[in-house]
Amino acid sequence: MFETTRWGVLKTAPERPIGLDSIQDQVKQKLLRFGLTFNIMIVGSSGLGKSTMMNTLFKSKVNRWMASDTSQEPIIPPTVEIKTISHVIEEKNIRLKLSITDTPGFGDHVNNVKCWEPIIKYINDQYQHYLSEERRIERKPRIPDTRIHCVIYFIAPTGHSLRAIDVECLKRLVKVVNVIPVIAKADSLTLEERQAFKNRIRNDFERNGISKLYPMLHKGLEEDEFQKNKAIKNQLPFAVVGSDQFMSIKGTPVLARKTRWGTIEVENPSHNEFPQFRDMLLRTHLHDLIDTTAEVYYEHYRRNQLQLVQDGDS
Ligand SMILES: Nc1nc2c(ncn2[C@@H]2O[C@H](COP(=O)(O)OP(=O)(O)OP(=O)(O)O)[C@@H](O)[C@H]2O)c(=O)[nH]1
Ligand SMILES: [Mg+2]
Repeated sequence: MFETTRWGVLKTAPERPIGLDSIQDQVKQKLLRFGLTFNIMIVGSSGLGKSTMMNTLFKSKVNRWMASDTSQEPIIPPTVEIKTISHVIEEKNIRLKLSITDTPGFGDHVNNVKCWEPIIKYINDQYQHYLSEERRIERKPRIPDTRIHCVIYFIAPTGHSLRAIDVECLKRLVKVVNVIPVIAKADSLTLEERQAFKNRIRNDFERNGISKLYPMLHKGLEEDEFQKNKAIKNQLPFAVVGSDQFMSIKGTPVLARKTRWGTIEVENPSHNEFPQFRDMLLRTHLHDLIDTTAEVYYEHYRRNQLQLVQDGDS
């Protein structure tokens, strides 16, 4: 495009680019230098396969070369305390430090009142830790990030509706963190049951005001992002199957579960929705989950804390 001025004919953008595309390279350089930190937490009732899912996520990404020696696999004991395991994944020179925090299942006790409290406390403690670091006079150039970027919430495959304990827990979690719900042990449902259960759960979310599940549909999104997120929302909760055992399928070791009716391959999209779920979590929405944590949930926490301090001073 040309523009005639007092000084002659001037070329205007985009013919005279200023090289904005180099920003992409700069961002990549920064990623190469510092790497990314991504923290996931797995929450839900006891015995739904949370610890297995932690191993599934790691094994499907980290140590595939462990191949099919499954005979030595120990049986996973019930989780009794909040515990974090980290691995560094390296792909095309970009380092991702993936941490997964496993939590004890709740709902075992006669009295389940406030069973979500240790989980909410853990999430807030990480925000507090970050805030304290940020407020130091001598700050670290890069504050170690232990903030939880996403909670994977496990729902029992009852086929009925959302349990009261899940409603109570989810209502509180969505106020402080990104939450992605999944239906656990989806191999126990037929395809029709799975779809009917999903519809029922989505109705339960709506009826109970649990609308802030991830991904959010807000006005700041581009049209195509909005449509993609809408499609994901319509697929929630992902119906997943977990396994930390490799089995040989046509000579290739794959994560799978053997049932009486055959072998369910964890990473086969026609067998369950783990592949779509993992794709969203670790590929298409990873950065957005990190940004949303910083810009929405941590920001909310930070503001409240600083307000409390200010109110205390006045
Ligand atoms: N059918 C089926 N069983 C599963 C699946 N995932 C895990 N399991 C089994 O469920 C049992 C409990 O698994 P865990 O991973 O220990 O469950 P958890 O939720 O961590 O249990 P707690 O720590 O006690 O809350 C184990 O026998 C697993 O092999 C699944 O997707 N389908
Ligand atoms: Mg466990």
